[in-house]
Amino acid sequence: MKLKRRTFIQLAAATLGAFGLRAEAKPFFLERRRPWYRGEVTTLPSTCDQCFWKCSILVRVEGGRVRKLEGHPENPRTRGRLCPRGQGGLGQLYDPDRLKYPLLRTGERGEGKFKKASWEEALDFIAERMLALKERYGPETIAFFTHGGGESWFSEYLAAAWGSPNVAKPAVSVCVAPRETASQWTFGRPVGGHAPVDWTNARYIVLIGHHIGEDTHNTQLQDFAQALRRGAKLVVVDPRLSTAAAKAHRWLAIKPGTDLALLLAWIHVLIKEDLYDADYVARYTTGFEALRAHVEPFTPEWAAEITEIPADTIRQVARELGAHRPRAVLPPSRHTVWYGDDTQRMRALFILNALLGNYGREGGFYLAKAPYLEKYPHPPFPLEPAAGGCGGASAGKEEVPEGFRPRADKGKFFAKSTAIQELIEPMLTGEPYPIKGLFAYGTNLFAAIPNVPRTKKALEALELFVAVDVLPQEYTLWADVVLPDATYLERYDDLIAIAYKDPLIQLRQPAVEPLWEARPAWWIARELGIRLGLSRFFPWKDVEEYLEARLSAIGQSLEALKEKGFIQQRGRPWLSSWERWRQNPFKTPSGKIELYSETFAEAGLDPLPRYTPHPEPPPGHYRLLYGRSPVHSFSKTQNNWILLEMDPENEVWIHPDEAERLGVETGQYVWLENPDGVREGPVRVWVTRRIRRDCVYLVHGFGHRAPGLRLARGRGASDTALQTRYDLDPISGGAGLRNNFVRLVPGAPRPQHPPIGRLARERRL
Ligand code: MGD
Ligand code: SF4
Repeated sequence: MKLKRRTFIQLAAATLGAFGLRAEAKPFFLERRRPWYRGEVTTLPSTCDQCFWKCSILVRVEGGRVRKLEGHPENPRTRGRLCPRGQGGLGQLYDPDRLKYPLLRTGERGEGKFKKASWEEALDFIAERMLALKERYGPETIAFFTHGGGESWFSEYLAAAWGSPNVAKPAVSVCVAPRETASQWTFGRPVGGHAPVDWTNARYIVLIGHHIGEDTHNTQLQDFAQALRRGAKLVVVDPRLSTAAAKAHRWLAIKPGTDLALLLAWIHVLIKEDLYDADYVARYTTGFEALRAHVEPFTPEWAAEITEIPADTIRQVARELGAHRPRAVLPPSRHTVWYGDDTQRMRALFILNALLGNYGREGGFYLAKAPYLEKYPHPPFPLEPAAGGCGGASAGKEEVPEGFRPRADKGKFFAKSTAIQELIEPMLTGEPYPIKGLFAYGTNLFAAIPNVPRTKKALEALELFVAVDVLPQEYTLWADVVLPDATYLERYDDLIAIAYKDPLIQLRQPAVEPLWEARPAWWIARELGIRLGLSRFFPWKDVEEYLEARLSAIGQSLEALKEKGFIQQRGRPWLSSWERWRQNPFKTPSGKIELYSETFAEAGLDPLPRYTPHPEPPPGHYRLLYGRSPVHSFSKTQNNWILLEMDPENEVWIHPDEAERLGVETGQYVWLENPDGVREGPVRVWVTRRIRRDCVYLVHGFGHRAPGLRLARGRGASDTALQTRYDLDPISGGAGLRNNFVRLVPGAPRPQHPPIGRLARERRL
């Protein structure tokens, strides 16, 4: 039976047992068993890289092998617990399918024919090609696509030293771009990696398409569970009865694509019935009167027609929000690229929070602070490093090449050079100038970027394509050079800065030597930099010297950090503490929370959010919705035997009325086909009342096709393959993915996979 049907995550009661085991508390079954080790166990702290949440871990090593991963009990964001993916990290480290040596392509792109090469040979080849391309087209002809723990050595170091502004991350324009842009232009602050919601003190929580419990982030899930335990009311707005919706007091099964209408109606009721926090609004916001006039027509009756949620329910939830303020909160989700008007939807969400007076207040949003850190004192780079968020990479010191300028000056809004899906176009067309080289680090191009056929064509047109990965994922078959990265348990990365209530600096350090001929990202970047004539930017001889220099600049030492694993500094989470210091947290042009945005108006954008309808599914088709599994991260964990055993394939969810009409049943395999003729699968059907009739649902990350992924290949369907279209958000550059539609085609064969239990046993330590 699959995980989701097993109440694996018992939010209210069992974060201890199901979600993670406390490091110091041994369950009885472990107490009674023979010890799993014979030799001496050494323990060292490090940081998980199974997802971007960056939990602090304790790595138990015995006999030169990592035996166990546990949550660091003293780290306030980990609290001795890990999620299943964190505990299953060994499955990546000891995966026999890992990339083992540098490879040089000998066949056609995509054919998968390579020869083994030495590191010298591979790095010399890359450097020679990069320098030749620079000579012909300039440094900007090389793009860098990056994600994951080691990415900063390329995105923020090598690319900046080399001088290319074309650094893009799927985690921006195929994920957080709308949320971050909206937050910046409403509050003048980023949301950042750890969504600063004060869950535990909230009394009324409204989740909009935010599937906590399936999209699993350790601290967030622990805090959310605690909020529910303390009696917080939960409303979930989702076309699907998600795990969170199953715990909710109200599930609002909204018509997909209409959330902005619902948000506008809630704003309408709060204002119309004087339920908003008038003092907070007067003191901290601008543009209230314009907002009041704007939302006048957006009554619950108007929204009910659009959203298919009854007007009375809309009104009732708005009243409950008002009654619980400021401890009523609508947390922003992370993956916010839905329909192409996503910055405006997120603006509406933030405006609603501001009306509740919860920003900078307990039970609402805390003001996250990044830790104080110094950069390594290298000579100034020709370009500013790429921004972690969106819209910043092009605001460099040198002129950004024409055509990649942001829409407004200085990276204000969307810069093409930061939107990964937009950077595919110049590879194909040469416009506004050619991109002839691509360096992809930890970015699964065929799972992360919509319109895979276009990506494949673009890769075919490149003169140099380098892939740095740990697995032979399908996109690596297109590369000229494939480089095997060390995993996070085998390498140092740069210092990890975490904005939190009290900010943290964390260390990732190697627990064991890299297996086979894998090499750590910092080493690859430095060796390549030296070959590219950039030695002056890499004066450190190894990463320990680099880290020591950064730490000593803030009065800390690498030795101490290696012992403890993290450093905690003091934050300033509440508005009251900022006021005590006579400081203003709102870095907007007006210095206030901008309900109405003058900047948007000047740029010809809607200064207040406006609802526009989205395309309906063509006859016989369903809107394709997608989400996460609690034991998988994107497309990177499906070959991990520990995690795959728990969740071996994705299923297509469909409503029973539609299943009956189509004559399909639970357990049967079907193809999914989109209007562009792309066919995916076979994928298992799950007939369930937990989804509306007008949409179907898939977990993202499955549907691997690479022959080298012996466990993952051929399991389930890829949502990305079916997303041949996207709607560009003109403000953030986000790629809205949810205007894609599919039909179910019965008659697909049941795939024959080797029994997963046997495969798992073969791989056990
Ligand atoms: P993954 O798909 O997990 O993440 O997109 P990606 O950043 O591409 O692929 C990560 C790659 O890194 C894999 O190839 C894996 O083998 C490799 N890898 C794992 N560990 C290491 C390592 O230590 N070193 C190196 N060098 N490589 C490593 C994620 C992106 O996708 C994001 S953040 C979001 S939110 C979007 N989600 C999403 C979606 O839900 N649906 C669709 N259709 N598209 C999406 N695209 C976005
Ligand atoms: Fe690792 Fe899970 Fe924490 Fe992500 S949430 S860093 S996968 S333990």
